[in-house]
Amino acid sequence: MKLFTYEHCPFCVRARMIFGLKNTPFELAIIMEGDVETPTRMVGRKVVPILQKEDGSFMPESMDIVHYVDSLKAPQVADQPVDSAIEAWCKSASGVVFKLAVPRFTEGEFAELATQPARQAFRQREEKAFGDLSALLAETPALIRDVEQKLAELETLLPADKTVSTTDFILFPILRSLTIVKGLHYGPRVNEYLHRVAAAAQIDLLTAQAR
Ligand SMILES: N[C@@H](CCC(=O)N[C@@H](CS)C(=O)NCC(=O)O)C(=O)O
Repeated sequence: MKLFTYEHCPFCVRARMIFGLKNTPFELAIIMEGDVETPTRMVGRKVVPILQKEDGSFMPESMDIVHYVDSLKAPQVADQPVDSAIEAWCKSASGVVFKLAVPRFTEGEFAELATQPARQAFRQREEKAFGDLSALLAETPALIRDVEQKLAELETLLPADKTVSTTDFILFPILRSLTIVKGLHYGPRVNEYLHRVAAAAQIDLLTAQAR
Protein backbone atom coordinates (compact mmCIF):
# COMPACT_ATOMS: atom_id res chain seq x y z
CA MET A 1 0.00 0.00 0.00
CA LYS A 2 1.11 3.56 -0.65
CA LEU A 3 0.09 6.54 1.49
CA PHE A 4 0.22 10.01 -0.11
CA THR A 5 0.71 12.77 2.45
CA TYR A 6 2.14 16.12 3.48
CA GLU A 7 4.63 15.75 6.37
CA HIS A 8 3.15 18.66 8.34
CA CYS A 9 -0.49 17.63 7.94
CA PRO A 10 -2.35 16.43 11.06
CA PHE A 11 -4.86 14.41 9.01
CA CYS A 12 -1.93 12.61 7.37
CA VAL A 13 -0.50 11.88 10.83
CA ARG A 14 -3.75 10.08 11.64
CA ALA A 15 -3.32 7.82 8.63
CA ARG A 16 0.40 7.25 9.27
CA MET A 17 -0.35 6.32 12.90
CA ILE A 18 -2.33 3.20 12.05
CA PHE A 19 0.52 1.79 9.92
CA GLY A 20 3.01 2.39 12.73
CA LEU A 21 0.76 1.04 15.47
CA LYS A 22 -0.02 -2.14 13.54
CA ASN A 23 3.48 -2.52 12.12
CA THR A 24 1.91 -2.74 8.67
CA PRO A 25 4.45 -2.17 5.88
CA PHE A 26 3.63 0.72 3.53
CA GLU A 27 5.28 3.18 1.20
CA LEU A 28 5.15 6.80 2.36
CA ALA A 29 4.81 9.25 -0.55
CA ILE A 30 4.75 13.04 -0.52
CA ILE A 31 2.54 15.21 -2.72
CA MET A 32 4.00 18.68 -3.23
CA GLU A 33 1.95 21.63 -1.98
CA GLY A 34 0.52 23.31 -5.04
CA ASP A 35 0.21 20.02 -6.95
CA VAL A 36 -3.49 19.99 -7.78
CA GLU A 37 -3.23 17.48 -10.62
CA THR A 38 -1.95 14.41 -8.72
CA PRO A 39 -4.62 14.20 -5.98
CA THR A 40 -7.37 15.28 -8.39
CA ARG A 41 -6.48 12.43 -10.73
CA MET A 42 -6.66 10.02 -7.78
CA VAL A 43 -9.77 11.12 -5.87
CA GLY A 44 -11.28 14.05 -7.80
CA ARG A 45 -10.07 16.86 -5.53
CA LYS A 46 -6.95 18.40 -3.97
CA VAL A 47 -6.67 16.65 -0.63
CA VAL A 48 -4.34 14.48 1.45
CA PRO A 49 -4.06 11.88 2.89
CA ILE A 50 -4.82 9.44 0.08
CA LEU A 51 -4.28 5.69 0.40
CA GLN A 52 -3.53 3.60 -2.66
CA LYS A 53 -4.67 0.10 -1.81
CA GLU A 54 -3.06 -3.12 -3.04
CA ASP A 55 -5.65 -3.35 -5.84
CA GLY A 56 -4.56 0.10 -7.11
CA SER A 57 -7.74 1.93 -6.02
CA PHE A 58 -7.55 5.20 -4.06
CA MET A 59 -9.15 6.07 -0.71
CA PRO A 60 -9.26 9.62 0.78
CA GLU A 61 -10.42 10.62 4.32
CA SER A 62 -8.06 10.01 7.21
CA MET A 63 -10.43 8.10 9.49
CA ASP A 64 -11.65 5.91 6.61
CA ILE A 65 -8.00 5.03 5.97
CA VAL A 66 -7.45 4.32 9.69
CA HIS A 67 -10.46 1.97 9.84
CA TYR A 68 -9.56 0.26 6.56
CA VAL A 69 -5.93 -0.46 7.55
CA ASP A 70 -7.07 -1.43 11.07
CA SER A 71 -9.49 -3.99 9.60
CA LEU A 72 -6.71 -5.80 7.74
CA LYS A 73 -4.98 -7.26 10.81
CA ALA A 74 -6.09 -8.14 14.38
CA PRO A 75 -6.12 -6.90 17.09
CA GLN A 76 -8.22 -3.82 16.31
CA VAL A 77 -6.85 -0.52 17.60
CA ALA A 78 -9.57 1.96 16.56
CA ASP A 79 -12.77 0.06 17.39
CA GLN A 80 -13.96 2.04 20.45
CA PRO A 81 -15.98 5.29 20.44
CA VAL A 82 -14.04 8.55 20.76
CA ASP A 83 -13.83 9.88 24.36
CA SER A 84 -16.32 12.75 24.35
CA ALA A 85 -14.42 14.93 26.86
CA ILE A 86 -11.20 14.69 24.84
CA GLU A 87 -13.10 15.28 21.60
CA ALA A 88 -14.61 18.44 23.13
CA TRP A 89 -11.13 19.51 24.28
CA CYS A 90 -9.79 19.04 20.72
CA LYS A 91 -12.60 21.18 19.31
CA SER A 92 -12.01 23.96 21.82
CA ALA A 93 -8.18 23.88 21.59
CA SER A 94 -7.58 23.40 17.88
CA GLY A 95 -8.21 27.09 17.01
CA VAL A 96 -5.36 28.34 19.17
CA VAL A 97 -3.13 25.33 18.38
CA PHE A 98 -3.26 26.01 14.64
CA LYS A 99 -2.90 29.79 15.04
CA LEU A 100 0.47 28.94 16.60
CA ALA A 101 1.40 26.00 14.35
CA VAL A 102 0.39 27.20 10.88
CA PRO A 103 2.74 30.22 10.48
CA ARG A 104 5.56 27.92 11.67
CA PHE A 105 4.48 25.16 9.27
CA THR A 106 4.82 27.59 6.36
CA GLU A 107 8.46 28.19 7.31
CA GLY A 108 9.18 24.57 8.24
CA GLU A 109 11.45 21.89 6.79
CA PHE A 110 8.89 19.63 5.13
CA ALA A 111 9.30 17.60 1.93
CA GLU A 112 6.10 19.04 0.44
CA LEU A 113 7.62 22.54 0.71
CA ALA A 114 10.99 21.64 -0.83
CA THR A 115 10.58 23.97 -3.81
CA GLN A 116 9.93 27.71 -3.79
CA PRO A 117 6.64 27.43 -5.76
CA ALA A 118 5.39 24.74 -3.35
CA ARG A 119 6.17 26.88 -0.29
CA GLN A 120 4.55 29.87 -1.97
CA ALA A 121 1.42 27.84 -2.78
CA PHE A 122 1.22 26.65 0.84
CA ARG A 123 1.64 30.15 2.21
CA GLN A 124 -1.14 31.41 -0.06
CA ARG A 125 -3.43 28.54 0.98
CA GLU A 126 -2.89 29.23 4.67
CA GLU A 127 -3.18 33.02 4.28
CA LYS A 128 -6.62 32.44 2.78
CA ALA A 129 -7.60 30.49 5.89
CA PHE A 130 -5.69 32.40 8.62
CA GLY A 131 -5.07 35.91 7.24
CA ASP A 132 -1.74 37.66 7.75
CA LEU A 133 0.69 35.02 9.05
CA SER A 134 3.27 37.56 10.30
CA ALA A 135 0.55 39.19 12.39
CA LEU A 136 -0.29 35.76 13.82
CA LEU A 137 3.37 35.16 14.69
CA ALA A 138 3.40 38.50 16.51
CA GLU A 139 0.52 37.23 18.68
CA THR A 140 2.69 34.34 19.93
CA PRO A 141 2.98 35.36 23.63
CA ALA A 142 -0.81 35.69 24.06
CA LEU A 143 -1.47 32.51 22.08
CA ILE A 144 1.05 30.61 24.22
CA ARG A 145 -0.74 31.76 27.36
CA ASP A 146 -4.04 30.50 25.92
CA VAL A 147 -2.68 27.17 24.74
CA GLU A 148 -0.89 26.49 28.03
CA GLN A 149 -4.23 26.96 29.80
CA LYS A 150 -5.77 24.40 27.43
CA LEU A 151 -2.83 22.02 28.03
CA ALA A 152 -3.39 22.32 31.80
CA GLU A 153 -7.04 21.29 31.25
CA LEU A 154 -5.91 18.34 29.15
CA GLU A 155 -3.64 17.18 31.99
CA THR A 156 -6.79 16.30 33.97
CA LEU A 157 -8.60 14.64 31.03
CA LEU A 158 -6.04 12.08 29.87
CA PRO A 159 -7.14 8.59 30.90
CA ALA A 160 -4.99 6.41 33.17
CA ASP A 161 -5.40 3.57 30.65
CA LYS A 162 -2.46 3.83 28.26
CA THR A 163 -3.85 1.60 25.53
CA VAL A 164 -3.88 3.47 22.22
CA SER A 165 -7.46 3.79 20.95
CA THR A 166 -9.66 5.71 18.49
CA THR A 167 -9.45 8.91 20.57
CA ASP A 168 -5.70 9.06 20.00
CA PHE A 169 -6.18 9.48 16.24
CA ILE A 170 -8.02 12.73 17.05
CA LEU A 171 -5.82 14.03 19.90
CA PHE A 172 -2.25 13.05 19.02
CA PRO A 173 -2.06 14.84 15.60
CA ILE A 174 -3.14 18.12 17.24
CA LEU A 175 -0.48 17.83 19.93
CA ARG A 176 2.15 16.77 17.39
CA SER A 177 1.37 19.97 15.43
CA LEU A 178 1.96 21.98 18.59
CA THR A 179 5.48 20.57 18.99
CA ILE A 180 6.64 22.99 16.27
CA VAL A 181 6.14 25.81 18.81
CA LYS A 182 9.21 26.61 20.90
CA GLY A 183 9.14 27.21 24.63
CA LEU A 184 5.79 25.65 25.49
CA HIS A 185 5.29 24.15 28.91
CA TYR A 186 3.67 20.70 28.85
CA GLY A 187 2.50 19.08 32.07
CA PRO A 188 3.93 15.65 32.93
CA ARG A 189 0.92 13.65 31.68
CA VAL A 190 0.67 15.43 28.32
CA ASN A 191 4.44 15.17 27.90
CA GLU A 192 4.39 11.43 28.66
CA TYR A 193 1.41 11.01 26.29
CA LEU A 194 3.14 12.80 23.40
CA HIS A 195 6.30 10.73 23.60
CA ARG A 196 4.54 7.42 24.27
CA VAL A 197 2.11 7.71 21.36
CA ALA A 198 4.81 9.05 19.01
CA ALA A 199 6.97 6.01 19.79
CA ALA A 200 4.09 3.51 19.51
CA ALA A 201 2.85 5.00 16.23
CA GLN A 202 6.36 5.59 14.85
CA ILE A 203 5.67 9.28 14.16
CA ASP A 204 8.28 12.02 14.47
CA LEU A 205 7.57 14.99 16.70
CA LEU A 206 8.47 18.45 15.36
CA THR A 207 10.53 19.52 18.38
CA ALA A 208 13.81 19.60 16.44
CA GLN A 209 12.48 22.41 14.25
CA ALA A 210 10.47 24.22 16.93
CA ARG A 211 10.56 28.01 16.70
N1 LIG B 1 -11.56 15.25 6.07
C1 LIG B 1 -10.24 15.11 5.51
C2 LIG B 1 -9.51 16.42 5.66
C3 LIG B 1 -8.10 16.38 5.06
C4 LIG B 1 -7.52 17.77 4.87
O1 LIG B 1 -8.18 18.80 5.12
N2 LIG B 1 -6.28 17.81 4.44
C5 LIG B 1 -5.65 19.06 4.11
C6 LIG B 1 -4.15 19.00 4.36
S1 LIG B 1 -3.74 19.29 6.03
C7 LIG B 1 -5.82 19.30 2.63
O2 LIG B 1 -5.69 18.36 1.87
N3 LIG B 1 -6.16 20.52 2.25
C8 LIG B 1 -6.38 20.84 0.87
C9 LIG B 1 -5.20 21.35 0.14
O3 LIG B 1 -4.09 20.84 0.26
O4 LIG B 1 -5.41 22.29 -0.61
C10 LIG B 1 -9.51 13.97 6.22
O5 LIG B 1 -9.83 13.73 7.39
O6 LIG B 1 -8.67 13.31 5.60
